Amino acid sequence: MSAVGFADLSHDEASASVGSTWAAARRLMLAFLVTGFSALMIGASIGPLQALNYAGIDLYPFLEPALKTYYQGLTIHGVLNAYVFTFFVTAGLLVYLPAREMDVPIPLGLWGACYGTMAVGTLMLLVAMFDNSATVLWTFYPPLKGSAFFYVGMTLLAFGSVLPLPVLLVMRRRWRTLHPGMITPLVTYMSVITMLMWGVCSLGVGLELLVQLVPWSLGWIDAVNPMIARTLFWLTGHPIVYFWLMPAYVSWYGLLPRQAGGKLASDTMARITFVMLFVFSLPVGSHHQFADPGFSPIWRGILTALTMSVALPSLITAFTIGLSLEYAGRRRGGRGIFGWFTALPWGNPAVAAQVLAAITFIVGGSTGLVNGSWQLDSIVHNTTYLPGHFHLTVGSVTALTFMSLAFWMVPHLSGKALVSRRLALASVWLWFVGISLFAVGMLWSGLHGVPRRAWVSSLPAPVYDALYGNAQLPLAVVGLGGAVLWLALLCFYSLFFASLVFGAKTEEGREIGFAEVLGAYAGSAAPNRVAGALDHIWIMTWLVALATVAAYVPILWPFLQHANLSTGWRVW
Ligand code: HAS
Ligand code: CU
Repeated sequence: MSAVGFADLSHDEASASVGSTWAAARRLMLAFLVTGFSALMIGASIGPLQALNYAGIDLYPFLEPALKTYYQGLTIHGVLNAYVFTFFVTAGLLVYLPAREMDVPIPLGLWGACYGTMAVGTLMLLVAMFDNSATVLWTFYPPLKGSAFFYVGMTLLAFGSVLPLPVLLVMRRRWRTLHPGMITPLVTYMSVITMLMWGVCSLGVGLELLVQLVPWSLGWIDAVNPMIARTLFWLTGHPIVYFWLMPAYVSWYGLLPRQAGGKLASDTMARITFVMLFVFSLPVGSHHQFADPGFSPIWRGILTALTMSVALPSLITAFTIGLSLEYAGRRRGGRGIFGWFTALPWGNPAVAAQVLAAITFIVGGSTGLVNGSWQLDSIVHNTTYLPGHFHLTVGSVTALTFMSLAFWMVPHLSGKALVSRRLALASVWLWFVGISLFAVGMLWSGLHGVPRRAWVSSLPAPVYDALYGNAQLPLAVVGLGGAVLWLALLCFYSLFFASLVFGAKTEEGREIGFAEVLGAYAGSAAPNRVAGALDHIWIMTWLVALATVAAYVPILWPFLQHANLSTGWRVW
């Protein structure tokens, strides 16, 4: 499949082929969406087992031989949810939305190769994880050593996830030749910056995989340096959290204001937010290593300061999206301090999902600031506080926003209506309640010192009670949250698959409602000089690359001096 050069065709031929190209694009987008959500279905349904584990209920012995240990389940859960689900939806979304916004054809061959590479990688990962040959958790830190299938699969998945970048750049170039002198439209701009950030930062884990883990697992080298591996992992591992957040922000800035009945408060602030996320997220990855050896107190202080700066764009987002929602609510007749909030279209599941996601992010983001300060992190590091934090971010902001995308994308892409709006709303509210209970329980028990990633339910009852008796209530809340999340999954997936198979034919939702901008710039593709300056994406990319090298050479240099090599361990 390759994109058609529309200009070379007669009018009738051109419109027929434009139609068929868009039809092919919709099919491929649907494949990205369904594959991503299928991964989440498997990954997330294991989650409640982990919640019940913390509540002292061990279901793993009943699941043999499918799952042998808590750690195998946790690996599948993390890899499928954090990588496979997010990568597939994002690799689809950040190509499809810009293509529709710019109205340019998608290079389908390259986009299809992106899907294919990620699919092969995912299959390899599934084999390695389900045959229990790579129970190395989502961080796959050496010296834990999994089978080569896992690392090769991970390499393919990661490589494929970067391919939307060239696809986007080709489309943007085409648009620019058709619209000389104009500034990149907003949704495309946000998508390009997200993919540039991902393209640059994925070099960290790319190096770790290609130079260390793949050759090691294939037996070409005997040992690797775990500190270098961890540092390269987190070079990518912090920005990856923005690779989960920014696609959600694309929807919040680019679609939600209109879905809520209003307009976006500021195009410029949206662009500034994305640029700040791009610039600040790369040099701070080692804040995940506050507890690792080899970081001087000065570095820990610098990392703390840098981490606070990476929260700024989200604070800007809180105000810009908050204002946009308030405008929408007041336009719909909301009065008083909170009237605008209740006046939002809560009956629309796509809106409800995103607003509830934003509410959870108030706590999710604040707990990030706790982690980001070195002194406070030493209290919560490696406790359940951490999964508490990230279930209010990736498990809520990203998951709920992607669910909101599914609600309009399923009819849009398949031409089949949702079978039940109520079921959609039920899945959203249940997810919100379940993830909030789960996360609050995890944060709370983390403050009691309960460790993360621990198969606590396998301990004899007296030992469990002696160790965690003081955290009984929060741990019970964790278990309850997990049970509610199971119900949410049941509602969501019945709706998702039933709509795809049995949904009534509909032409509704064929158009994508991109948000208009409030104020002077409305309807213009060239908002102002700031936006013009920010359109110089390559200068920015070079600056980010330089800042990353400046941050990481001093961190990696001492590790390179000491050959602390480790052969592999298999502890499962
Ligand atoms: Fe994080 C660990 C710091 C954001 C995910 N993070 C993790 C891990 C994951 C993760 C998965 O500095 C664990 C990794 C592992 O396995 O070890 N994180 C931060 C900081 C932020 C942050 C400073 N994290 C995220 C996001 C994630 C995510 C986003 C996923 C999507 N995180 C850390 C640190 C660690 C860490 C350390 C390592 C700790 C350790 O000990 O290992 C910031 O970006 C957060 C800024 C966000 C805000 C909130 C803004 C609020 C908004 C909502 C507005 C509401 C509206 C609704 C509009 C300041 C935008 C209006 C309605 C009304 C009613 C008002
Ligand atoms: Cu981080």
